[in-house]
Amino acid sequence: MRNATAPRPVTVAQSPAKLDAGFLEDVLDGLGLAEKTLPAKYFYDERGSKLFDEICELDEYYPTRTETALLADHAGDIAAQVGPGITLLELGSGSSTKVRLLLDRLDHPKAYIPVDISREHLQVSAARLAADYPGLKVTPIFADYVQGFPVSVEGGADRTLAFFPGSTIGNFHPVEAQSFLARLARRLGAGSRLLIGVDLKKPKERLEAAYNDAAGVTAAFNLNLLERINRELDGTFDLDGFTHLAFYNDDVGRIEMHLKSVRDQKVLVAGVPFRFEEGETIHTEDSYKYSADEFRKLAHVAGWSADATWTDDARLFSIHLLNSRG
Ligand code: AVI
Repeated sequence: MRNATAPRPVTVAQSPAKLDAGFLEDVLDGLGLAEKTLPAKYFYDERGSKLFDEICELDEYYPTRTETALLADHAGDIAAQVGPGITLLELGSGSSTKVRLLLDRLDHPKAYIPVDISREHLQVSAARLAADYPGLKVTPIFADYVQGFPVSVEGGADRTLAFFPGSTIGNFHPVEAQSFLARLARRLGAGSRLLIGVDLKKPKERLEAAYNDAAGVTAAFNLNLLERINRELDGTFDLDGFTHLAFYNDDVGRIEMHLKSVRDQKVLVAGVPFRFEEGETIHTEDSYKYSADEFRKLAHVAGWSADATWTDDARLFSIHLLNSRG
């Protein structure tokens, strides 16, 4: 199936909404709260995306390599369960390594529709994929898949497989995760499938190490958000005035990432002043962890029945194949 030819040009369809129109508004709103917060989706500018790619390669960050190994081991089984002529819809097309493992085993997949908020990344990876899989129709969509996206899937719901890897679902609050999955179940229709990667609960030490790597890449990824605000929103954050903080919050089952102010200070964003006390934090990300059972229950309430779950021997990560009840 693979064929290392030159990239084939692909047209990127764009969602009508301008994607980053809300950055300034979201930052001003978040920093104006009693418990300051910034939305994690703004991590992923060009440098943030590169830093995230580096995180995925770190020894301490087990999710990427564990999920990839699970897909490599079980792609044949997944392909057998979903059958021939599938349209594969990828939500947030990261590195294409994982999707290729599926495409290599699926029986005559009909189309591949990656949906992503990074237009450049989408264009480049879709073009490469189209070149490597000549029989496959590749139609990328530039959109924020959380907000919804225009997609018409030929072949009917039961020929549709959505793929949502990386445990990105963990970055949603469980209530939002449930409503997002419910919207997706209705949107794709009864009989459609969802293959989703979910990071498992495990001892705190292992989890905390994954978000506090020795090389400081996760710290740089977190701090890059302030650099981005300085650059794009005329911010005056002193990057030495904040430190990276990540810990597992056992009560709610999530890793929390924060940026902690090392002193009392005042920062301007687009001319608007914000005061920080020493030790005060900006909450920048949550990464919820689920047992396989907890996740299946959440998915069930959202309209998805579990067809299969795969986990590695060390029970670090899970992949679920779900079936929409519409
Ligand atoms: C994208 N997401 C699933 C990552 C996670 O593990 O929650 C983002 C991340 N943040 C710090 N390291 C990785």
